[in-house]
Amino acid sequence: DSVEASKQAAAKVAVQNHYPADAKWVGIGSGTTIVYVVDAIKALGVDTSLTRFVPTGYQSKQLITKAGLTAVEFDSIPQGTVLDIAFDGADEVDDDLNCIKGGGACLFQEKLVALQAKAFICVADSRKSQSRLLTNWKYIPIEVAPIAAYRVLNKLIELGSIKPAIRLSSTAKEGPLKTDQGFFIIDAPFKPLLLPSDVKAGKDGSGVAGVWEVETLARKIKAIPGVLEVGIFSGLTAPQAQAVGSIGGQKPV
Ligand code: DER
Repeated sequence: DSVEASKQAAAKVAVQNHYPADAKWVGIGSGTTIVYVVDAIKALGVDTSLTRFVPTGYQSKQLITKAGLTAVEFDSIPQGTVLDIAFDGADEVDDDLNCIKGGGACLFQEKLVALQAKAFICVADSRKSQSRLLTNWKYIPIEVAPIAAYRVLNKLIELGSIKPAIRLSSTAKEGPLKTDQGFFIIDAPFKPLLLPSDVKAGKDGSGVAGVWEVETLARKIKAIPGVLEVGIFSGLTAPQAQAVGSIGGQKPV
């Protein structure tokens, strides 16, 4: 279908334009789009026998192994190694290539891997491409220590989040979802996030409660005691690394 075609198109372009043929260390993200990235890497036909692929969680590791590639967990990477490149999906991407991530509850490991790479390539179908974050995807996933979860919820409400909630596991009977780190995920809805350029232009909705500039809000949430990581990735994707995935001339991503 056209969404899958858009994911595949974005993955092909991203890999063909950015995968370094001599790559030794490659970060591999989580979700469904990343499956097409791995397919595209295999289709390149380059020798990957000496390449190490760093997963961002259990599903990512399974994907790497199933593709016959060598997975090395993040905490087993030799000290000081910088990844040549990291590919990952996103839940939404704005005009500055900031991303909302964490729909798949792997945001902490995803950020560790992304920050360890020379270049972070976000691969997403055209639905994800919005002018401002939290336009179509309505909430920020936040990884928190269970013991502090309610305190964080209250702080998020003070920051203007509307009905933030602890994410339940897929089978609700088990209660809250637990991440690979054994933490909870809070999904915190906020009003669309402004870019620095909006604030400069005075379009900062100042005085409107709960309207934040993207990096300011990320910093404020990260500072709440009990927060391990915030699902806002900003300033991570080099502008030239923008992958294009479009179908029928829709807006490229
Ligand atoms: O959790 C994440 O940030 C993932 O990258 C994810 O949400 C993207 O998933 P998708 O490729 O299945 O849309």
